[in-house]
Amino acid sequence: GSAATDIPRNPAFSNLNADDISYFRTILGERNVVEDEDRLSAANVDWMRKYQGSSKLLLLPKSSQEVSKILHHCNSRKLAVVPQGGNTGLVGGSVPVHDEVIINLALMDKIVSLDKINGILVCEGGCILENLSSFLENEGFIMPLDLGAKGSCQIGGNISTNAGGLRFVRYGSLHGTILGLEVVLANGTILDMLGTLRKDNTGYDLKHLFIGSEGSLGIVTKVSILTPPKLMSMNLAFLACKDFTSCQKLLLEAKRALGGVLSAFEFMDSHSMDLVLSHLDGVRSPLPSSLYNFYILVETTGSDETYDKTKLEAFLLRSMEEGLILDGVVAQDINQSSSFWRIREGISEASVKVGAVYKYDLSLPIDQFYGIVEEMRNRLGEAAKVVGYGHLGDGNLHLNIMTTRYDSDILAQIEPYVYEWTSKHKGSISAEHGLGLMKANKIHYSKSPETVQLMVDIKKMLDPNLILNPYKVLPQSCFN
Ligand code: FAD
Ligand code: 2HG
Ligand code: ZN
Repeated sequence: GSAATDIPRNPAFSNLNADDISYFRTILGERNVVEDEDRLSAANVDWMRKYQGSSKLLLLPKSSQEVSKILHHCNSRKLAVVPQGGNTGLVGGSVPVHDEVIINLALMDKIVSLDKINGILVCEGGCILENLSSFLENEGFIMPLDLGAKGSCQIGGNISTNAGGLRFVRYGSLHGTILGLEVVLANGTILDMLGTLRKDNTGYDLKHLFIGSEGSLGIVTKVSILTPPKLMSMNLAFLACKDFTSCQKLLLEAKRALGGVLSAFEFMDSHSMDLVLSHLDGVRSPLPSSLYNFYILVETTGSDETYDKTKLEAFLLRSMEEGLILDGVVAQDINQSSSFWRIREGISEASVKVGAVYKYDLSLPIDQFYGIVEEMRNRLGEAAKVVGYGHLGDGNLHLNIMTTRYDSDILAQIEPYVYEWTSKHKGSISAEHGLGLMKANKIHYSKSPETVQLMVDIKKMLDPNLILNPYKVLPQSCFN
C-alpha cells in the first residue's frame, strides 16, 4: 500500500458487535454474512492495490428487501457501510477506509424484463456488464456502454460512477440511457423510480442524483436502461498519426465523414502502446509501433455493410492523402478487431504492472488535451513513465504516471500541479471515474463553493448519519 489515508475514523460510528452479526445472519442466512479472512482481504483492497481498508464484514443480500433491512439496521446502529460492485473503480471509492461494512450485490444478478420492441432492459444492480451484453446480443440489442472492466464491473457500479467508456461518443451518458432506478436509501426506504418510459416530466427527475453519486446517497438495486439495437456491420481501423494536431483534425474529419456510423474514436500515444507491448503477454502491434507517435482506433457501426465500408474507406483514403494518417490497417475479422481492442483496453492492466500508478482522468478542451502529458513528462524526467490515452471523441484524457513504487516526492511533483492546470484550462478533474477517496478533497478544482455546499446539504438530508460510503466524494471538512 501507499496511498494510505490519514483520514481519522469518524468517532460517531459504532463498532460492529456480535449482536449485529447475528442479526445479519437472521436476515441474510449464514452463508451470505462473510467473515472469512481471504474473502475479506480481497474486498478490502482496490483493483490497483493502492487503497486498503480493514473491514471485518462483507454482506451479500439477495433482494432489495434484504438491502433495506441491512441499511435500516446500520443506520439505527450508526454502522458505516461501503457499497461495492465489481471493485474495479479507480479512485478508491469501492473499498472501506476503516472498518465499514461492505455490501455487495453480486447475488442480485437477475434480469427482470426486456421490452423487445423498445429495447428497454430492467435488471438487478448486481448484474455484470458483460453478462448483460451477452444476454442482449442474443436478443438483438447491445448495452449502450462498454468498458475494459466489463467482465467484473456491475451495472450498479457503472451507474454509481456514471461510467463513460468506449461507446460514449455514440450512445452518450448514462444520464441519457438510464430510464429508471430502484434505490435503497440510508434509512432503508426502498425508493421506486423504476420507470421504463422515454418521457416523464412529472416533478424533479431524482434518479439523476444517484447516477454518479458513488454510493454516497443510496444503493442502486434495480435499473431500467434503454439499449440500442445491435447493428450487424462493424468496422475497426487502427491508425497512426505523426502528431497530436493530426489526431485532432482526424476527429473532426471522422465526425464529418462518418457521421451517424462513428461508434468509437479512441486515442493512445506511443508510450501507452509501448507499455502494453512490454507488459501484456501475446499482444502485438498491428503496425510497426516504434515508428509513430500517436495511434487512433476508429470504429463504425451501421446497418449496411457495403455503404459503411465505402464510407470508411473514402475517409481513410482522404485522410492519408491529406497526411493526417501515416499508416493504418482495417481489421479483417472479429479476431483481428478484438486484438486491436485488446491493446487499447489493456493499458490500465499494463499500468498496474509497473509497480505504482498515479491515475488522472481529465476532461479537457481538445486544443489543450495533450499539453499536460508533455508537461508532466518534462517535469518528471527519468523519474517516471508518463502515458496519455483516452476517449478523444469525448475530450477525456487518461494521464497515467508510473513509478516502481509509491513515493511522496513524486506525488508532490504531480499534485496539485495537474489539478491546478486542469482547473486553469476549465477542464474537469474527473471525467468519468468519479472522486472516490482519491479526489474527495479536490472537488473545488471543478465545482464552485455554492455547488459543493448544496451537495453537502443533499447528502445530510438523505443520509443524516453519514453512514453511506463515508470519507468519499465530498471533503470530510464539510461535515465537521
Ligand atoms: P466498484 O468499483 O465496486 O464501485 C465503484 C463506486 O460505486 C464505489 O463508490 C461504490 O461504493 C459504488 N457502488 C458500486 N455498486 C453500487 C451500487 N449497487 N449502489 C451504489 N453504489 C455502488 N470507467 C469508465 O468510466 N470508463 C472506462 O472506460 C473504464 N474502463 C475501466 C477499465 C478497467 C480495466 C478498470 C479496472 C476500470 C475501468 N473504469 C472505467 C472504472 C470504472 O469506474 C469501473 O470499471 C466501473 O464503472 C465500476 O463498476 P464496479 O461494479 O466495479 O464498481
Ligand atoms: C480506460 O478508458 C479506463 O481505459 C481506465 O477508463 C483508464 O486506467 C485508466 O486510467
Ligand atoms: Zn476511460
